[in-house]
Amino acid sequence: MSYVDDVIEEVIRENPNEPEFHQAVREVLDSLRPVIAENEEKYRRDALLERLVNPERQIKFRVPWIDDNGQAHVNTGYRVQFNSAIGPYKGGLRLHPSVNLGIIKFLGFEQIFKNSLTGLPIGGGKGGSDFDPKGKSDREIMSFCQNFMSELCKYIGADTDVPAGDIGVGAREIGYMFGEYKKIRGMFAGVLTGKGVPFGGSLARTEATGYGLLYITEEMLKCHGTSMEGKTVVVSGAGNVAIYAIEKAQQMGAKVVTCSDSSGWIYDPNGIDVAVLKQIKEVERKRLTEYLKYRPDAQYREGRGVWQIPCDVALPCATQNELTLDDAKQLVANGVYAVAEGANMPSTAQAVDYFLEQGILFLPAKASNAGGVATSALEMSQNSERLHWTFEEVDHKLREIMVDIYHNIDEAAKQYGKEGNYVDGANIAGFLKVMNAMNAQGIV
Ligand code: NDP
Ligand code: 2IT
Repeated sequence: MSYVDDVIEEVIRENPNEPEFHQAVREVLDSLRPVIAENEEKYRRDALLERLVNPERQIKFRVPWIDDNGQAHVNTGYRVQFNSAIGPYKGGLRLHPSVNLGIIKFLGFEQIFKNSLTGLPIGGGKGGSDFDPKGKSDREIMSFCQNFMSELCKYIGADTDVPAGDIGVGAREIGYMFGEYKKIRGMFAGVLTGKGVPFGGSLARTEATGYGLLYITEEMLKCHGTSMEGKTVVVSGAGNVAIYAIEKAQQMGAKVVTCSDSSGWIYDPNGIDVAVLKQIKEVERKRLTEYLKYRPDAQYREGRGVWQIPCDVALPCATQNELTLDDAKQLVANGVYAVAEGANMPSTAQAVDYFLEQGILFLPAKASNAGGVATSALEMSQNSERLHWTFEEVDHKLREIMVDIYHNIDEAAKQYGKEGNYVDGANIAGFLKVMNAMNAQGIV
């Protein structure tokens, strides 16, 4: 068997019950076959791929916290420090009841290549907890965040590991965690990104993932002779990534007709009102059903279903494996032209294969949602030089980074005979830099 096949088999054998991690590893290693084939014996001798698929360190800890009735609870916290070849571990923290070690490992593994694609010096990591923030009071969220950080603080630092937000973690949670870190360590350090602007946060970090998704999508469309202007867009999710993807798509002249949360979805044929969405999700922290109070002509349906709405561009921005093969077939039958992933691994492997077979322009998450972590790295730079850049400066750099990512993945795909396959292009381009760094640093 080839070296790649040996390692895929070993990952499945040694990490049972982690299907999302298997999925992420299989996709990346499949793309890397032509790169590995160039020097297979050396890489096998150096155990290069074994070192790539095994996290440098994984931390699992108990998080006790007390609810408003005085009842104590215990959740599990995780931080997976996956790869530090090109910089300190960097990646978000997810708070969602579905979190387990396999989910954090898939996210941490993806983060290695995404962070490499940004061109900035950041390694890959991810963390989180199975804590469910839904329905919790502000005080309960604070209690959880403080207890989570009182343990996590032993393992992170501005030059070692810099967490940020992800599902269930936004500015409020980062603020509570930052406060606890500062109190315990007695240090005002850039140890988290996505901080509030008054205490070291970067302007445009809130918008960065969604805006970045549209900057790279626009560049891809431009290189294919078209643009977002006048396009009909279907978005899933109604969180940080979805909201700012909708906002930027509209600024580019597109019409976004859907959004969703885990209870149901909105179809607003006149275009989603992003100010209303912000009010419901960022201010009131309520469910999408509220949208109809402001926009009575829109429709709300329970469950999932955004992918059945005809569109030119589809932007999945909620969670992993939310877009299945059946959804992909429906989108293609309805004439979709481009799909760009805002969430991490939102399309199943079968859906991705179908899009590629059908010649749909498809941007994989590790390229298309890299704007968030790229801007986190810009926040780290600002913290290091103790300066603050303007919104325009950060936004301009973000746009340049996303345009560069598009051209890098396009070039890598061409170089390895896979023109137009941005999945292979992103995996290869992200890997090459990490591989060169790992090779230069010896077997560590
Ligand atoms: P948020 O918590 O702000 O929003 C998540 C949205 O997705 C909510 O609308 C949520 O609905 C929905 N959602 C979450 N889980 C599920 C589920 N199991 N089924 C259906 N809907 C679900 O998170 P973000 O917007 O930050 O993250 C969205 C995606 O983007 C994730 O995959 C994340 O990893 C990725 N990402 C985030 C970045 C960032 O900077 N924040 C950067 C790069 C990627 P509900 O509220 O009902 O749960
Ligand atoms: O998936 C991701 O890239 C993020 N959640 C953002 C990570 C970060 O460090 O900003």
